Amino acid sequence: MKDRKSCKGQRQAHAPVVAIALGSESDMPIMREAAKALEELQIPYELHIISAHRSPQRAAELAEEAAARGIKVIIAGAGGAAHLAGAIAARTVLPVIGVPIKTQELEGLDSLLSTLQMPKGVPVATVAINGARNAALLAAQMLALSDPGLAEELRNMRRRMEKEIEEKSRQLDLMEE
Ligand code: RP5
Repeated sequence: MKDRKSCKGQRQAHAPVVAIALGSESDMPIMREAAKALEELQIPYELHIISAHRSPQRAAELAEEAAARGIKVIIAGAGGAAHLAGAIAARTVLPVIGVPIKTQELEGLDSLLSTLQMPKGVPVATVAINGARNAALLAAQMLALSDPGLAEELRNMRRRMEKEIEEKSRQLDLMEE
């Protein structure tokens, strides 16, 4: 694969372990959230604009070459007849996480169903419409199975979320007093 963009995070010296594919540049505002989450966790990633129907050969190459390059998880975001994640999953046994991108025409229900409803035999783990951050966190949880440090970072992230909720609830209590 050429023209891929790599993580600018602190573990840049390490080879990417997550590949993010987006069906179009127009998916970037959503898929950027996946990249941001990986950067927060210092997980090296690579980013590709690849369309299952406009550039099918590149999609096939990404899927077939990813494992040999050290990629462990692929995240694919696409909208409309969103077959990118499924087309990639068909060509690799790496876990593939699909992000259905919201569309103007059908509010993303088209993307959701075409990413989610894979016939049996070739799974795509599908997150919510525009759920790019969760896709990255799920990828991180997969990687954390063999990386105790990353597992601890994920637990810390959950603790911070819990504290934020508690703090917001406290502020609400103060306003009501
Ligand atoms: C899909 O078509 C892309 O994933 C994008 O969500 C949608 C629209 O693409 P553009 O027409 O904006 O390039 O392939």
